[in-house]
Amino acid sequence: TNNFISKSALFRQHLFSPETIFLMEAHNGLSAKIVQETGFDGIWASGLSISASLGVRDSNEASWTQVLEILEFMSDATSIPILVDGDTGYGNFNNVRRLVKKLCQRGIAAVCIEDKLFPKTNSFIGNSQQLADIDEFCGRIKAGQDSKTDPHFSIIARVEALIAGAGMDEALRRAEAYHQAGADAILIHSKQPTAAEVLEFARRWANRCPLVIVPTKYYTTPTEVFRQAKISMIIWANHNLRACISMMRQISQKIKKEQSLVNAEKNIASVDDIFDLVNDDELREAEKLYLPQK
Ligand code: SPV
Ligand code: MG
Repeated sequence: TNNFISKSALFRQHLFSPETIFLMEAHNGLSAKIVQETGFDGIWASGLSISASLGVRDSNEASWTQVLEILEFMSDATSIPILVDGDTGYGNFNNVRRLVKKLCQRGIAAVCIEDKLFPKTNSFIGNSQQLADIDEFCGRIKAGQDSKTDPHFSIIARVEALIAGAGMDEALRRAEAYHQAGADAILIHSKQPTAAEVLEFARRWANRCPLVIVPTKYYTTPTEVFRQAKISMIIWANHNLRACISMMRQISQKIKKEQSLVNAEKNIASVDDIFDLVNDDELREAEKLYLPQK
């Protein structure tokens, strides 16, 4: 009856459009709202950022249902698509089935799962990244696809071969297997300070399906280079969390030192800004409608 398009369908439009799309990290309802009001096309629900914001490590210390609770707040707070960092899928194919089902129920547009083992290790930590068996990981992808209750929900397979030092041929071999297993897109991850290996991968991949990248370590590469390489999505993966850390430290230190709020006040959001962000006006209107009026 109207031209309503679901978040998951919109995400697929973005994924398969010839344009390069940007996803910005969020880690709770508030940061998700800020990403949306800034005008981003979608949200990256970062595992690293959600874990850190809970004060724990990016090693599956927060349970998957604890993460799911956060995702529900993020989804309720926004109308743009959310791509969830599903880590390794929290176990084997069976855990992925249940994860996908619950993400569909929460209005999540897509999930990304990486070809490593539970409990995962962040890709930028150390050099002992254990890759999953290819066939076993393909089973996780297939099981995820078979269990989605939203037909537009997308599953992105994240290739960690370059992170693990397994080489370009292995990365391509894995990406091809995951593509054949039904992945909607490939996230090729790299921790190099330049984009060389990601660009070589993109060249050899030759658009078999959309590519997603996370240029956290090769951040100096101009975005135009990624556009020309026909990268479908770029994830700015942890920058809202890092901004929070810097600002919270600054303001805590200032208030601690000065024992006064005078100089802090001008550098931070107003209390009214908080009310606006959570749409307090709507509650005032609803009260007129539903509370007994004197
Ligand atoms: C995340 O944001 O949690 C990611 C990206 O998975 S990275 O930390 O680069 O592995
Ligand atoms: Mg992660």
